[in-house]
Amino acid sequence: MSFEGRLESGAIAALATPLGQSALAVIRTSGPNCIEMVSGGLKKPQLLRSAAGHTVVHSALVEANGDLIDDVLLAVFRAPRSYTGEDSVEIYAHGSIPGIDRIFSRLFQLGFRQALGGEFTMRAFVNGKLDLSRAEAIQELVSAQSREAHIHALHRLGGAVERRIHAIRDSLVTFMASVAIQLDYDEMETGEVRCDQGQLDTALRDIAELLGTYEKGRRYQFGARLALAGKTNAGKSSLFNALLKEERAIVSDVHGTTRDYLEARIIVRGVPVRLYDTAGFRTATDDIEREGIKRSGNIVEAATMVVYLVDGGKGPDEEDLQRLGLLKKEGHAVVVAWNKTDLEGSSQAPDYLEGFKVLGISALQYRGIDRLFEFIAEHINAAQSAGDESLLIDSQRQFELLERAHSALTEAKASLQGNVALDMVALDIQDALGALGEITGEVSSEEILDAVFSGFCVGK
Ligand SMILES: Nc1nc2c(ncn2[C@@H]2O[C@H](COP(=O)(O)OP(=O)(O)OP(=O)(O)O)[C@@H](O)[C@H]2O)c(=O)[nH]1
Ligand SMILES: [Mg+2]
Repeated sequence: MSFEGRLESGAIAALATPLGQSALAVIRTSGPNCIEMVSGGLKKPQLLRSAAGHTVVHSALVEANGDLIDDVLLAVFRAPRSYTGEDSVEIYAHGSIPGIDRIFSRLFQLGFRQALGGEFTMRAFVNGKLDLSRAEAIQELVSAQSREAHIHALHRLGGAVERRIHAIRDSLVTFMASVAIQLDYDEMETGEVRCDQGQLDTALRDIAELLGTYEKGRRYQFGARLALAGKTNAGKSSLFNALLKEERAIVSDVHGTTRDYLEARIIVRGVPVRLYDTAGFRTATDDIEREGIKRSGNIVEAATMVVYLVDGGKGPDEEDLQRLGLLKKEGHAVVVAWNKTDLEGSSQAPDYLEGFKVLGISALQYRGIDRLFEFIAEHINAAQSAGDESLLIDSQRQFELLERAHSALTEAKASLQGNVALDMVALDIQDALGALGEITGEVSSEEILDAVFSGFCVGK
């Protein structure tokens, strides 16, 4: 849905809770005339009309002919003290699907229209209740997949990104002022450029620091991908089951048991992880297996980390070493699991293989699994303590804007050192300031807002 609809005024309504059978359903309404409009559907309209903001009213919601629709509670918010900054009423109804249907029909009769995705938050932004980074944090908060993602999103919702961006912008504005003075000065007499670069360096460092948090932020939000790889019969499916503590994958001594990859979700120290069991590497015997091996290759390719299983009873062969060498060359994070250490003839696991750490395990007897798990946890960067309130960004939009600001400032710095005309430096700084302004929404266009709010679901 495009931005245009979202910018229309008028009274809007949307279900804020999931549609389904539940104890309560919350319907959010907002608009300049919203309180009067909802009152029109109540048995005792005067109650709502005269209610003060931040109070709750109890009434029957009725059809135009007086028939009862539901017995509801109504929370009243008067402008500007509401989420959207407009008059707003939240209706707490019984969570019945036909009941919710009837309430919406009635609200539409009363002049409301269905809100578009993100429309409430969009109005909050337009009315100055929150900046764009906080608006994004709302979406990040409700879609958080782990405790850490939730904590970090809350931190951003509290304005952490906004404050950091403002601090960077302040350094730049100070620097810009010194450039402007120098520009005036240069008109009178030419000479060497003299601007204090300290502020510029601080801004560059702070932006680089924020950029560096993106990958971690993303990982907390969307999770890491952990792929189990190795030759057929190495014990991938057995390890998959051991990590899940459940007999999910079929295990057998037939080579090529797993023909397609399997996926499951686990949480590793607060980070949601998608765990993949893959089809073992070997020369495929038919088209289906060939396709399975190909898909598994793609999974390994995209993984945050690979656990490469070696059958410790046999030790690694030439093919294993080749595959590990390739993973190394491509820069993958890999840990080698030397499996089947319970077997009598199992050879001793070396410390390293092709430069990768080797850990001895027995998937069958659940030995060494906890140590492997710890190793994985450290590597997918989950070592961070749960209560850490440091700022992480996880919006791609913010990341790209920070990159733009960083490269503009890098240009500016190079120009300063190369004694390029100061007005070029000023242009680069303006560009960086523009990018930073887009993060908070101080500089915005319909296109920007559309990109931010189109990702929201209805009711937010
Ligand atoms: N002794 C012993 N046997 C194991 C261990 N792990 C797996 N196995 C056995 O090795 C055989 C192959 O195990 P799977 O887990 O199916 O191996 P896979 O790597 O998934 O094999 P494919 O799906 O064919 O690629 C089975 O008979 C398992 O019981 C282990 O730690 N010790
Ligand atoms: Mg298998």
